[in-house]
Amino acid sequence: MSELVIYGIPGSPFVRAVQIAMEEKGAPWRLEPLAPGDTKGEAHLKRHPWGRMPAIEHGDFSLYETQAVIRYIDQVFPGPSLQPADARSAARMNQVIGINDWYLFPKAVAVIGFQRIVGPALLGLATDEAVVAAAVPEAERCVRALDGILGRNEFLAGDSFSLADVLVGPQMDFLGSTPEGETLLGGTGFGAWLERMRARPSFQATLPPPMFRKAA
Ligand SMILES: N[C@@H](CCC(=O)N[C@@H](CS)C(=O)NCC(=O)O)C(=O)O
Repeated sequence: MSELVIYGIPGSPFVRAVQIAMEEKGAPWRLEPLAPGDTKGEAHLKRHPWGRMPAIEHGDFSLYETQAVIRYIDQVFPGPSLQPADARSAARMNQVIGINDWYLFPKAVAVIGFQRIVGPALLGLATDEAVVAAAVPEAERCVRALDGILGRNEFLAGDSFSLADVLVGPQMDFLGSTPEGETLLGGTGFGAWLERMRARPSFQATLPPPMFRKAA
């Protein structure tokens, strides 16, 4: 099976989710690193019409949208299945993927992570404290909802590691690198889940660059 090529900025949580899925499968992958300006450049817009990341190539097959990519990875590569067979656990996994894509990333992680980490570290921008403060209630709602779904289980979809953990893990790792995220996660049982995710070899093998792991 040919190597999967991932286009993206190292440290981006969606890019890392694809790297983690590949590591969990034990399958070969390569990151083609993009610089911040590259995502809206002509070459990348051919891979991804919205100029976002990641985009992947697998032989002659190209794909973007992270949940489609990680579902594809789970289907085509051997190794442990990352999707529960049981209907209710699978529904829970899909619910978490929806929460990630509609609320957690756009309303919380993208806002707080940009203001605290990406803007200062990558673009030389000052943090807008009012924007951070306005996003905190939504971040809190996301953490509480996901904590409720996790309950006393080890993983988000129940008793096995799934695509829900693959997708939300890097988002929460990134959010947890900001003071607001650290406080929110520390106040719930979800903080212990993040520590379990951070200890997995797939997370260790895909650590973001140091500047993505420390807020300004
Ligand atoms: N729905 C997309 C979202 C991807 C996304 O927004 N990625 C962020 C990085 S984590 C991005 O491309 N940001 C760069 C930009 O908006 O220019 C997916 O699931 O892949």
